[in-house]
Amino acid sequence: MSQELYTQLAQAVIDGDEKVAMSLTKEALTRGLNPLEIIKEGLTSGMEVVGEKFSRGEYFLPHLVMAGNTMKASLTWLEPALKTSGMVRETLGTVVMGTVAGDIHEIGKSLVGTMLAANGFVVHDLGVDVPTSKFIETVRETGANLVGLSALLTTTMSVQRTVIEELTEAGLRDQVKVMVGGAPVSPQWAQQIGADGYAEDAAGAVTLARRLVGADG
Ligand code: B1M
Repeated sequence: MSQELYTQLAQAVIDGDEKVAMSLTKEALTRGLNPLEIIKEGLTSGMEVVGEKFSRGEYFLPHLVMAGNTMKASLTWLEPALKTSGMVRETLGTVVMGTVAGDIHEIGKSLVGTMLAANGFVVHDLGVDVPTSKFIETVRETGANLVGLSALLTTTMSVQRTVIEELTEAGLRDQVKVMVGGAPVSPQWAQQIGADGYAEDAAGAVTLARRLVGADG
């Protein structure tokens, strides 16, 4: 039953149909389905198809925009549920996060931020296309102990390395743990650029962040 709903939700993302996606999302929540599962099995799997169609030249930029808007619209319904799903009430750490310079992909980064906030982290989300200097400045201002860098393009992944280098130059590298993520990013890449960890998705980002701040003992 729920699989059928997820398939319809994925299709609404593929079609860029906000209205249908929002109504299916509301239905899924009413049925008591897990918000993270709705995101993974419905919305994200639709996005994967959109990405594949774009790669094959069947979809163009407007399709990406419509799919993005559709997913964002559904997430406005899911985020309150995600926010109350966290079990942790004490503050585990302060995270400065954003999508690196030159990259405007927003959805995955925001999802990671929401999940971290729901799980006990104070999150300073700097948005997208964030200048490297802004990460440095905000770490200094907030005394953050974590930095989260999202990159969705092979052409912007290298900016994650630049941010790490500039944190070192600013004398802040020892104060923070750096986590990286995004579709083209891998554990190998994280290691290569001297990041402290990589997470594949928003739930994985919470596990990683907890480990990096020593919350799990
Ligand atoms: Co673009 N885009 N896009 N896009 N887009 C991709 C990434 C692409 C893979 C599509 C494809 O070709 N198959 C491709 C990149 C190819 C490459 O570099 N290898 C691509 C391209 C080429 C482009 C443009 C260059 C297109 C153009 O202009 N010709 C352009 C670039 C603009 C720019 O940034 N300068 C562009 C633009 C856009 C839109 C703006 C139109 C739109 C985004 C809308 C928005 O964000 N408001 C868009 C979209 C929607 C996509 C796809 C289809 C979906 C991305 C998405 O939101 N996924 C994407 C294809 C794909 O990924 N399958 C594609 C859903 C989201 C929940 O997942 O973002 O992966 P994701 O985040 C996940 C994980 O990656 C992880 O957790 C998240 C939650 O599970 N994660 C982290 C992410 N950040 C993390 C940080 C962490 C930890 C985990 O720690 C800090």
